[in-house]
Amino acid sequence: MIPTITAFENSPDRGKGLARDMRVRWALEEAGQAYEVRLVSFGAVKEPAHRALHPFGQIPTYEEGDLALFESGAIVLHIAERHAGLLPEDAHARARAITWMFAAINTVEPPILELVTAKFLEGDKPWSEQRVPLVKDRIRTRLGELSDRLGDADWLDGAFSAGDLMMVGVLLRLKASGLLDEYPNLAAYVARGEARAAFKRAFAAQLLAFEESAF
Ligand code: GTB
Repeated sequence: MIPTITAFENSPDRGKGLARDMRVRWALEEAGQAYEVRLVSFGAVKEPAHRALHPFGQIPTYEEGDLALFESGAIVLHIAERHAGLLPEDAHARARAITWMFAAINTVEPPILELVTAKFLEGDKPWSEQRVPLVKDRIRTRLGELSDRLGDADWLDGAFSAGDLMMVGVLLRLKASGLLDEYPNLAAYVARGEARAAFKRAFAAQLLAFEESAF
C-alpha cells in the first residue's frame, strides 16, 4: 500500500528541506518506499479534517490504509521498523539506533527550536538581544557533547541508521546560523547525510513541491 504524507504548500522555508516532512520523505526514500504527498495550507491544518489526523494541527502526517500517524519521529520509526536498511538487525544495536532517534528530537532539537523562537517569533521583544546568546550557548553545549561522541566516525553507532537520519534532520536547521561550522566533525556529518542519494531525492521532491505550489 502506498502511504500518503502531508507537507505544507508554499512552505515557509521555500523548499530548503527544513520543514519536518523532509525527515519522513528521506526515510521513505532510504526505504525505497513510494509515497504520495498531500500539500496542505497553514489554515487547513487547523480544520477538523486535518485535526482528525493530527491533534495539534501540524504536518507531517502519515496515512497507510487505516493507519494514521503524526509526529515525525514516530513516523520515521514506523518506516524504519517495516523496511530493511534503517535499523540494524542486532537487537542491542537496534535499541541504540532508536535511542539516537530520541536523543535527536528530545535532547538536541529543543534548544535549536528555542533559537528559532527567540530569533524569529520573539525577535522584536526587548529581551531578545540578551536571550539569543544564552540560547546559542545552550546549543553549543549539546553540539560539543555530540561532537565528542561522534569523534572521527562517519555515523553515530556503526552503519547509517534512522538515528543518524533524525540527528542530521535536526542539525540541518542550524546550517544558516553558522553554529554547526564551529564543530567541523558535525558539519562533515551533516554533509555526509546530505550527500546520500535518498536525501537528495527527498530534497529535490520537496523543493519541486514548493516551486509548484509557490505563488
Ligand atoms: N513534533 C512534531 C513533529 O516532529 O512532527 C512537530 C511538527 C511541527 O512543528 N510541524 C510544523 C507545523 O506544522 C511544520 S515543520 N507548524 C504549524 C503549526 O504548528 O501551526 C516546522 C517548520 C516550519 C517551517 C520551517 N521553515 O520555514 O524553515 C521549518 C520548520
